[in-house]
Amino acid sequence: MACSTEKHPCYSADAHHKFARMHLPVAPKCNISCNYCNRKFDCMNESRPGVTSELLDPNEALFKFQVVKEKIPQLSVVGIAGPGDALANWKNTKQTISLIKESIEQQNPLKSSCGEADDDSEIIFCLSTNGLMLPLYAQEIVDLGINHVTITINTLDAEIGAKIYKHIVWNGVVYKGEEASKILINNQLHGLEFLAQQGVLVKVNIVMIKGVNDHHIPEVVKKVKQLGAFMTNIMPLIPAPGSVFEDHPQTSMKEIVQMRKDCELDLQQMHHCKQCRADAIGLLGEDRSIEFRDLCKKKAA
Ligand code: CLF
Ligand code: SF4
Repeated sequence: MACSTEKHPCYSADAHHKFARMHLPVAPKCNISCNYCNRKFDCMNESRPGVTSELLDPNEALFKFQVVKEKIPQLSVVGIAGPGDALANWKNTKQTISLIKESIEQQNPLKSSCGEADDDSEIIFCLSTNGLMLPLYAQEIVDLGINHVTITINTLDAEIGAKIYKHIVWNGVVYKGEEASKILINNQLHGLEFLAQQGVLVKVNIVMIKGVNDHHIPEVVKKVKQLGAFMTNIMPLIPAPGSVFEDHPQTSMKEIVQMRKDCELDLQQMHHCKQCRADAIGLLGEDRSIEFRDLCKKKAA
């Protein structure tokens, strides 16, 4: 089924002033270790991926969705973006989306909830992943009607990957160095191709790390385009305190803008990413997550 991105604030520059997204932090675990990540660090004022101030189970997530949908009528997207990896917590991710779809269908029995937002009451489902588990779950993603998926693909080269990823856990085994990167890259690229062939709109996020993968990004963009990516989102490294890249020089916005311009000749670029928290709520430019924090605790009290 065709799917419109007109109401998705990340996929459409026009939509980002009008439509809101909410992230439901139901995915605490991760199955890889990126050298720029430290999910232990949580600062209320901080806005970057991997950060959340609460974790929810699927029932709590459903409750939060219902409250937010009531208060923010322009909510068009429900996304699972951590604070770990959506697919490393697939049971939670799947159950959360299924519960929300059921609740929408109960309220609007005549409307489908295929993941499209073709009127005000419908919701687009979106998830963000490192891509390691795509060979296992890509078909289920399609079957569940999730038609917007973001995969973070920082490199095609295992040697570069060994500088970005400390380890991965694949089929219960820990892999390190180039061996780990080879598996990760292979799963990302095959997963991307499969999803795109099934009509899923795949956005590829690329973290631009000075002196590590910056020279290689145009090659990544060309490859993901060839495999069917809808757009790429080249983002600056935000070195998390306590991470391996803590003291690594931050990529400037000037460098990011130039790289996006260069890559735009090959593939559509996202220019308005806010590098959201895993519990972000609202329009991309005005995070309202504090307003809706601890709703479930307040309900139980
Ligand atoms: Fe969330 Fe990501 Fe979906 Fe958007 S965010 S899962 S695609 S609904 Fe958007 Fe936030 Fe940038 Fe992500 S501004 S970090 S690109
Ligand atoms: Fe952190 Fe995301 Fe990397 Fe996992 S995939 S280590 S949560 S940045």
